[in-house]
Amino acid sequence: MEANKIIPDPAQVREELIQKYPAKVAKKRSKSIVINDPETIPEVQANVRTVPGIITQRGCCYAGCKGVVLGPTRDIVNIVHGPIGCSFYAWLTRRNQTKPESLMDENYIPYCFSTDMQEENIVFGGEKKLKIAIQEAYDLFHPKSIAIFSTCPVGLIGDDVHAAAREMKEKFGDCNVFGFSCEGYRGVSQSAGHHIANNGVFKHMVGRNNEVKEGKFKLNLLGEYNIGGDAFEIERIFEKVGITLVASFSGNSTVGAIENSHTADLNVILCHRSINYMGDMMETKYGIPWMKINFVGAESTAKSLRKIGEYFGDEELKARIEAVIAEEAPKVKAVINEIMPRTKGKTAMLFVGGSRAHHYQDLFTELGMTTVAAGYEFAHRDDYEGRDVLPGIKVDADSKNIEELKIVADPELYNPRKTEAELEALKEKGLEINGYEGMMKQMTKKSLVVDDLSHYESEKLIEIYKPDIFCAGIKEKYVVQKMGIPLKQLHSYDYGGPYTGFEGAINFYKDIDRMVNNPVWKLIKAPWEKAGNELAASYVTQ
Ligand code: CFM
Repeated sequence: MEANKIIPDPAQVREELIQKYPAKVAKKRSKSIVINDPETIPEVQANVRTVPGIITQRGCCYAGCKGVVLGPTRDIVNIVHGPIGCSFYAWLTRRNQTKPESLMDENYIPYCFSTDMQEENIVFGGEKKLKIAIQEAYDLFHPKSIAIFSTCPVGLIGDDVHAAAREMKEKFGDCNVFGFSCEGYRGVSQSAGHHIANNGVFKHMVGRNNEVKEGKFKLNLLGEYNIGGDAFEIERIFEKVGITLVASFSGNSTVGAIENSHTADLNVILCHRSINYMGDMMETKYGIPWMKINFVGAESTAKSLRKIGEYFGDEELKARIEAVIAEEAPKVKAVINEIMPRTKGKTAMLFVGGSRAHHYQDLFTELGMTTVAAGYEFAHRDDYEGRDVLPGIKVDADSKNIEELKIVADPELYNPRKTEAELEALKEKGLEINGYEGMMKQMTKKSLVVDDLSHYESEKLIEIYKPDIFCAGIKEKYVVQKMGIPLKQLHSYDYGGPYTGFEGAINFYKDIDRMVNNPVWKLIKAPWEKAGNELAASYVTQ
């Protein structure tokens, strides 16, 4: 684990990764494994079906809809229509935190609501049971909103969750009930579920409360889910600089805030993958521009705050932002100075979701570490290559499955927050409005980019590169650690966090220092260190 190790030739690595695959699989996988060049970004195959049996890191559509986008809003009752397992495994597993204003405030996140479908419901239909469940939830809690999530069997037997929702909404009169056709099999990954969730939240929630709240600089934070308290740190910074957060989609959020979100003057997007649809739809209907920001990494946080200051164009706000950066940055720098001698030159690999494999590279860069290989589980080409490639992306049968809402400007509420000329002027100042460069632009030349990494490929990558740290999730954690490489969970943060903003960066540096410099890894013999054992991913025998 010495610093400044030699990085292997990526072309050779690529060959080795696909060598053992059958010809057809090798052909398909080779399009998803590319050698990066930030100047002329190569095309990467993404958002296509996983090769069966290859052991993917991906999750399902229902996970993306219920777990990711809707799950973190605390005062919605989220009823899962399906067998109990779908609920059990979606219950509190994402570490999205929330802070009700008082103990009397609604918070349904700790609960697990399920229709617990049985064989009888599969054979004779489950709508009756669903309506009973909705009624029960209403009688017990009188929530503002109830959302229903369809699991695979619901789609197969054809229960109409939308009709059930409409009927119950009408019956109650004071509770917004709506459903999602987010069956696990829709789309190729949880990414489909994000899109379906965006559509539903936009149709059924956004725009229901027109009250314009106080605040000079009002924005929504999109694609921040408060894992490990990330949103709390961003809220702290916003408050310090005088930015009013109207709604967060959806970390530490409430139904009321989302219903009011169209009154904000800017949308900033952290996780582009899960919520870029919402940014576009809100712009078309209400005239709110969106901007990609990143609050992961101290430098990125400072840069993002400056972008927001530039957008609002207010000198006082800009001055406050500078003052806050000047106050927070030295604390961050002090920790970097202390830790950097122990982390500089070390290498990292990140294979996570649809945005963190990009954002967390900033934190490693701040520690003097290099990301030698990275990839997303379920992102699309634009998350890798930048949004410029959007018009060229082929729409396949799987993406056609997901509804594209036809949005038009609202006859009363459409109000362009900036004129065309103002937007142009901002762009000239270097402010990227409605744009996202993607991960590859930021990665070094000859780093390896792999989409939907398979289990075999991850073992191979570790054998070849022997990185100092591997970032992924719980499914990979112990397999990787048994190979003598520490694994940082970038989904749940291994019980740590927050990692956003200035304080989050400090937390991250310290956690990474503890992991990459822990002597315990030297005590573990990795497979390639055992005498006489030919180096090979453990389960490939030929
Ligand atoms: Fe966005 Fe996320 Fe991610 Fe994601 Fe996720 Fe997540 Fe993730 Mo796990 S919304 S794409 S579907 S940043 S749950 S909070 S960590 S895979 S990289």
